[in-house]
Amino acid sequence: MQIRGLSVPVGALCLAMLVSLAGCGGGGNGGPGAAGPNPFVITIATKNATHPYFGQGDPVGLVVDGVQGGVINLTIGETYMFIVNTPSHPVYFTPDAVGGAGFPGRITTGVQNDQITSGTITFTPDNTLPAQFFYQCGVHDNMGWMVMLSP
Ligand SMILES: [Cu+2]
Repeated sequence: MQIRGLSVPVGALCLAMLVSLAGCGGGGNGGPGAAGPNPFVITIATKNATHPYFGQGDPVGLVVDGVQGGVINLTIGETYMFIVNTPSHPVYFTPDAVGGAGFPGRITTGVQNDQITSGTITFTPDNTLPAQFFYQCGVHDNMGWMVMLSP
């Protein structure tokens, strides 16, 4: 691979990206990289008008990599990490557009360590999942937003 006149092995480049950007997209063995950043960082903030659920459900919303209610783009078969720091708002995945009390519709396929407010969720979505679903809080309504899953 040629970069600025330097010949760099792809593996070394990937390692460098891990250090500088914290992301190789999980696309090991020369496969395609992830559609989005990896890991994702999920935090909370009082909703403003940029959140898709502003004025609906809980006044606090989930924030993805600094974007209120940001869309999470994933690719089937890739492994993703979600670094969660959402005190009092346990994060999970669901086809339910609202989420809220009792973790309705909780997706468990390929998911490890969800329902947390601090720590890391690991998720390897497979082709049994819908093309669109949601990340939400399992206590309050309408805190998260959409996950788009690509083949
Ligand atoms: Cu919540």
